[in-house]
Amino acid sequence: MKKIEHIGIAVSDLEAANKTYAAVMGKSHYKTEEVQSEQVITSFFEIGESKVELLAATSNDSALAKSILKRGEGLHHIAFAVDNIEAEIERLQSEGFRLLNDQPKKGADNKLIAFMHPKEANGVLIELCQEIQ
Ligand code: CMX
Repeated sequence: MKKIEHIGIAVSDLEAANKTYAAVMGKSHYKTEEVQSEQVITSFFEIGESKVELLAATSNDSALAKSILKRGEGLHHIAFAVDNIEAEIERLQSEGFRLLNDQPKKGADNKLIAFMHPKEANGVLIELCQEIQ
């Protein structure tokens, strides 16, 4: 694992949250992107070498909508940047961790992503992400 690529924050109203985080961080988000496969709309703020990703659900059936319903808004996941996501999935599985994805899938921001169940890491949903070249 190379660095924290981003921190994902679940929000109910993306437009309102964009304004809040612009005020907190002293700069605007630099992009908005919908990820249909995850049923989310996201916006990204740069912070040093990392990012803050705000996530709002686009469907009530999405994992994110269910998470907000159960847990409310707030910290949703921490994403670690990796060079070789398939090798990291295999390594974690061989260590006995339960991955939510056996194979990487396309996520926001030109990344291949895979998740590890929050129960595997002390209540934190971990995302692996690899830049698509
Ligand atoms: N962080 C920490 N814990 C979480 C969580 C989160 N984001 N989301 C759910 N949980 C907890 C629940 O509170 C619950 O805990 P308790 O059993 O103590 O009540 C437990 O995980 C539920 O686990 P589950 O019954 O196996 O599964 P759920 O149906 O609640 O789904 C999860 C949880 C993580 C498997 C599901 O949200 C998932 O598959 N997430 C990965 C995909 C995703 O989150 N996509 C949206 C973001 C996409 C992006 O970043 O682009």
